[in-house]
Amino acid sequence: MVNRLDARLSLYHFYAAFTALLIGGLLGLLQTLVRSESITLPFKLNYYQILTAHGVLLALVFTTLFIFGFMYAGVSRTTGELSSHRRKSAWIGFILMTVGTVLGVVMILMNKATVLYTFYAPLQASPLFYIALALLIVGTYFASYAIISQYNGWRKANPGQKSPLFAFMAVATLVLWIIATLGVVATVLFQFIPWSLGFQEEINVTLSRTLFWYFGHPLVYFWLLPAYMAWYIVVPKVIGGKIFSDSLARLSFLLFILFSIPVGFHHQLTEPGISESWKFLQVILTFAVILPSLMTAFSMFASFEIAGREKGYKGIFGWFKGLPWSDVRFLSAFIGMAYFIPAGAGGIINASHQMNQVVHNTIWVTGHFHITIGATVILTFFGIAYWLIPHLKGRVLTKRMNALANFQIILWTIGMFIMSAAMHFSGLLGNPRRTQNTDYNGHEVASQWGSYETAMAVGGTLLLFSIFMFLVLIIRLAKTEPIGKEEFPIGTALDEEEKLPKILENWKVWVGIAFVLILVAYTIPVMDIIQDPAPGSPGYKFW
Ligand code: HAS
Ligand code: CU
Repeated sequence: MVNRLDARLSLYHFYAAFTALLIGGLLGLLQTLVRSESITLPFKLNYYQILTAHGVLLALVFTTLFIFGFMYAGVSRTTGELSSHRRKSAWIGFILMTVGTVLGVVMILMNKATVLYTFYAPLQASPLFYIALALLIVGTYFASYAIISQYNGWRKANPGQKSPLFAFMAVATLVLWIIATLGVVATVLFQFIPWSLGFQEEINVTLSRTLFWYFGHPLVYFWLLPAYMAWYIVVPKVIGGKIFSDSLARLSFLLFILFSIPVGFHHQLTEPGISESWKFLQVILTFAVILPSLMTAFSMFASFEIAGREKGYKGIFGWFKGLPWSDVRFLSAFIGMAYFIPAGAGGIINASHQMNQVVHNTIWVTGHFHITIGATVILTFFGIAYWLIPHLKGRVLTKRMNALANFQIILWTIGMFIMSAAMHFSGLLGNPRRTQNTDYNGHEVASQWGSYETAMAVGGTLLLFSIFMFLVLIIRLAKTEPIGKEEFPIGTALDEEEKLPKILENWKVWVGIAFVLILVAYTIPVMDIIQDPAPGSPGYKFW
């Protein structure tokens, strides 16, 4: 069981996260309607303004709040209740994050921060927008402290024992997060805030983008790894199988710490001011970070097979029939995994230097991140919410609710398929991302995009319906479903009893290697950008 006070902490994070999901999702649909020329926006809102709010609310706010809500519950379940000073730190984190979010959204609504979620210079927002972002990040430090210190406390109290896999993975994710945020904190504090306040007239644009992507790429694994936590730990239990290997699971998380940071240049392959050889090195490292995902795919198949064989299914693929297809806790994660096969392949295309020239800045990239974060990750998160909310509220996920939840998941799957397929294909035809007007004043090349834009609006409509349905189901699960004890599934591993190789829990080694790789990949190009900068830029407000 999760302690009552920890449950409350976790639930508040979920409620705030789902509010962000509702508003962010609604704005997403409006974008597709504007691009397909179906509507014009009311209340003097402009396209780029709602695009900014959509990205900030979904990519930055929804994810972060949901992830911490999930981590608190799991850490409390596996290491015991949070001590009171850690819980206090967690609440301070929550308050800072929500205040940051509200301030940021208000600035966007006032049209003073229409800079999109990547806030690329030389677009310049109000200083309050950057301060809001800083609050959000400082909030995550308080939250991370609560979890990391809880894990350390557990290890002190249980010397020589293997830490619970959930807590280990939460800490690995947060270590990755903290190292990653150093880049965005540096650019926000030392570049954006002084520049937007007028203390500095010009900004080094290449430096700001480089520091942003130093953070921006590992950011995507901060979203992905909590989904992997559910795949590794929850799914094997739900399907009646075993975690294939505890050590392999830990190693894959550690490899993410090593390889996910020194790769930010794969977002800047078309940018001037960074030499090709450094881009080449970071592309190679990007291919290295694919490895832990392939390890994860392998482990998932192994867990599926173990479960099927236990139930007596034979033959090469016989075990496939033994999976609990109608159980939303499994189905949601499984569809997420299935989505990740084309999504990962798309990522490899993006990272391939030459092919990036074809897709960069087209809506293909938007398609890529809607099937990674918007399908793989969020489907897994939906699945988690369906058992975790009733668990935290002392209720049960009934058969009827399970069936409705499956319907919601399938609606999402279809909506996302229609929308993201249209994005990928029209991206290959040159359809640009981040652009309101897609008829290019009647230019011939744009004539091929129209039907795809309509498909995106159709997919977006299904997605918004799916969000409405999800929220209705969640409110019922929290308020009106029967009282009972919904399980918090935690799997056991085939090698559960075996000793863990000591090196796997020696954080100094892994963090040390991570920093070496970061220094190798970034020191010289960043020195070049600082010592021999392109002319600095004043701020622009085009909206
Ligand atoms: Fe990405 C752009 C490269 C993964 C998110 N990415 C983005 C952006 C976002 C994003 C938000 O190299 C846009 C940023 C912006 O606004 O400009 N991405 C990659 C690579 C990977 C990758 C190499 N991305 C993600 C994940 C994300 C995410 C995960 C969010 C959660 N991405 C790029 C590049 C760009 C980019 C370039 C810049 C493009 C540009 O030009 O701007 C890899 O991590 C992917 C590895 C994954 C795999 C798949 C493994 C499969 C598994 C499932 C197994 C299935 C099972 C089920 C077991 C190799 C684990 C069985 C099912 C059956 C049906 C049988
Ligand atoms: Cu990336």
